[in-house]
Amino acid sequence: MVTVISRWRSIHLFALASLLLASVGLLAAQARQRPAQQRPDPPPPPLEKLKVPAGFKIDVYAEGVTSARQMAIGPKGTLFVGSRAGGRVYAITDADGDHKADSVKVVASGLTSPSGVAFRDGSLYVGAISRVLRYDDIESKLDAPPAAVVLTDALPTATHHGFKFIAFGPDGLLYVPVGGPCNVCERLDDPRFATILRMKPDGSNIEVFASGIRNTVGFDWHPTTKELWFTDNGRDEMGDDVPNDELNVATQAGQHFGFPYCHQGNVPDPDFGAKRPCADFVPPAQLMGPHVAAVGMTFYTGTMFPAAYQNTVFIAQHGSWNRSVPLGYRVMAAKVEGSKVVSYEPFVEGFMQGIRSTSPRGATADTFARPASVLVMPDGSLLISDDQQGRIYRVSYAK
Ligand SMILES: [Ca+2]
Ligand SMILES: [Ca+2]
Repeated sequence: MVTVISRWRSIHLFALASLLLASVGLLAAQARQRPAQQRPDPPPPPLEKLKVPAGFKIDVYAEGVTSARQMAIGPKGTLFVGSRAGGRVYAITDADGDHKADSVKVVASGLTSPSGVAFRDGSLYVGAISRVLRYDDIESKLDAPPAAVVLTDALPTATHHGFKFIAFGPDGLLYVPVGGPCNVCERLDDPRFATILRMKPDGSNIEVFASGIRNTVGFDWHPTTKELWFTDNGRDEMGDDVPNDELNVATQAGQHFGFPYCHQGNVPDPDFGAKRPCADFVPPAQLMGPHVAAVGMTFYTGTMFPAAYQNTVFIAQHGSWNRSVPLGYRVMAAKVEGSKVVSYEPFVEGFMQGIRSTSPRGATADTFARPASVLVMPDGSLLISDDQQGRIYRVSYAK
């Protein structure tokens, strides 16, 4: 009797296991057959959860912009968007002027993390890790984009902190950063690491403009002082609260901002701090919070927002990973007077809904968007790129 029961049990178990295996095989086959482009769109974002100051409104401007990072605008109103994953540069148009995109086109593909974009004299410039590329007369050729002119392909190839944000300065030079290829390291072998470089628009005369910068992926020039302001991401693995990400001001060429020796102006690095004191370096203009991942930034130069926002710095914060309580995932507003910050407050909050999971190295936030960069549109609205779900948000103001 015992034998019969156990035999029946074995048969049942065998049948059950076969059924499971068959199901798994079927699911795998279905997954293989399903083309990637037929994946369902992400659900619409819960815009009602976003907090903006009184009088402001936030909407979705564009979708389907996978891994959207830096944005640049052409004189005909085309929005160009670089991306970190997927290798593409996008061109977005709003032909009917209702402040929602009508068309999202791919104008370059197959590039290595073309996250940085700038526009100048009819040409689109793209920063893709070790290369800077130029696409001439592109705004009239969106359906048949020209081949890239390679301005340089000799920047460091390290992808760790190699993702670019690029912009033209008031001096007409193109500014291109190269992050430190590490959490913290001293790379005396190549003085281009942990710097902001600048070059002529044809890619020649590459020189170091500022050094001691761990990883900047956001900068802009003050509209009246013409000084360069830039974000810098602080190092990890020193705990929840140290060091802060920095907002810095370069008042002249050749300044050193501390990395890897000194963080946030007053915290010597545990490994490299004994080599050079904090007093040797330019301290930040503003501490922005630990691990917030301050990335793209812009001065506000439009006329749509109230006058108090003139020359305010908007800063996209991608959000923490190396912190037990997530921080960031927002757009901040820093009001400045001369080279000083006089206030630093949230401008758009609510992309983070809570905590998804935790590990010994930090909590993963539950988010529906991660701000990557910001851009002032010609009408004075502010665009925010989201590289999590590939959207562009638009913040507008009405009295
Ligand atoms: Ca439209
Ligand atoms: Ca610094």
